Amino acid sequence: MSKPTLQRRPLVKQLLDGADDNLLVIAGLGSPNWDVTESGDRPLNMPLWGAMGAPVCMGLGLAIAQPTKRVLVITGDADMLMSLGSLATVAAQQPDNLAIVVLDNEKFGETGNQASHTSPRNNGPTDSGAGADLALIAKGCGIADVGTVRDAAEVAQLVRDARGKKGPIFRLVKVMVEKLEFVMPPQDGAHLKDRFRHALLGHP
Ligand SMILES: Cc1ncc(C[n+]2csc(CCOP(=O)(O)OP(=O)(O)O)c2C)c(N)n1
Repeated sequence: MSKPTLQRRPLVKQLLDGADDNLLVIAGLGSPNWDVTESGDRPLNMPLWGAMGAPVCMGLGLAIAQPTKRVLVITGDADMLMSLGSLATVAAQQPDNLAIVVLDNEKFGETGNQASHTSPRNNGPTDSGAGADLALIAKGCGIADVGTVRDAAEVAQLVRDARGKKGPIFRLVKVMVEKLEFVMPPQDGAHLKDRFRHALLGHP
């Protein structure tokens, strides 16, 4: 398979374009957090600073608790690899308002671009992974609506699906490795939680 060519920042910007009070966003730690924040910090974003492996579990709980809202989880391949079982729980619960988008750069980007398990096998001495296919894993867990996005021509459909298609949906987006500026949201987790709850419920 050829190297990914999609750039993550403009793609995430498109995913979040025109986000209103109906859209609840959970961003995985590391690069997805910076991507989502560059698109515009907002109270109804819950960007994670730690809690690796938590975004899909959090998104599922939120989707069940807030059935009239759209919940969008945007996270990385290494984060997703830490909580594969959460995909089976999503399939068991079938939340129709949950979309999961995994930005797969085939690396642990935040910690120095070590190859993740989604890197191809035999990709060179320092870059080889297991060729793990997170879309196949999601499918195998029982999520029926699964897809992989590799080309710019597929992004508009990705955005429509992520924002509005009946869930649960899972999209694996193959993105290139890039060195990008950190764009950081507030760092206090309690503050992020309080402002999210306040924007959603009217009280912290
Ligand atoms: C439990 C735990 N283990 C390890 C880390 C260190 N860590 C922070 S970000 C990260 C890699 C994230 O990679 P990925 O989810 O693929 O996102 P990317 O930055 O590559 O887009 C790691 C290993 C952590 N924060 N928590």
